[in-house]
Amino acid sequence: MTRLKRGPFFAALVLMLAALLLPVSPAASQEPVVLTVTGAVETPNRPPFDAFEDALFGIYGETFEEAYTFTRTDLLALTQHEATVEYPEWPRPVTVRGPLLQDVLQQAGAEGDTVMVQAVDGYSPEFLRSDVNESFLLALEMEGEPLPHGGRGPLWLVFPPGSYDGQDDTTDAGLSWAVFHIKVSAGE
Ligand SMILES: Nc1nc2c(c(=O)[nH]1)N[C@H]1C(S)=C(S)[C@@H](COP(=O)(O)O)O[C@H]1N2
Ligand SMILES: [Mo]
Repeated sequence: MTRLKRGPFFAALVLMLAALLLPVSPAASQEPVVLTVTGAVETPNRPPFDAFEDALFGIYGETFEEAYTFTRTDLLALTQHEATVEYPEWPRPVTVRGPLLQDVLQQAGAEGDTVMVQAVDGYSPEFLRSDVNESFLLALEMEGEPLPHGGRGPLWLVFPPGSYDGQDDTTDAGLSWAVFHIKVSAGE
């Protein structure tokens, strides 16, 4: 039997290949949740409301049994869409990028007919699920920059004027910024 002699070069090569196979971001699972979909959620991926851990939900009286969470990476894994939107009171048109609200709802297994999009300051406009079309973006970026906390981040619900019947399209009312929570409910 001939025995293969493998020298230090081979060992170095094996190490380099192994390093390439390691995940780029070993702490991906350490990323914080940026969005939680609660309520009529078919495929929950976290336990029910906990009064201690879910402090901000508690402040708004938003308790839940079923919920599905997204990290930024989870949201970026959905198909990203871009739109340039302007409202009369804005200083300029803005180009935003992120997943569609309807794709986020689908990923969460959201079943309800109403969709409430709640921000950290408590602002919580409600939409009919049937009004949520492909012009509703859950923006992660504006002009190519991630939306910051303290600004309109981490998530900004953006849709252009005239997106659904009855929208008051003279203002950007309903374009919830600093979103952390989406609640889907059956019925009104
Ligand atoms: N988080 C959050 N988003 C919000 C609001 C708000 O108070 N909080 N106001 C809404 C309304 S009514 C309008 S007209 C626009 C612009 O309000 P702003 O000037 O307070 O941003 O943002 C919308 N999105
Ligand atoms: Mo407003």
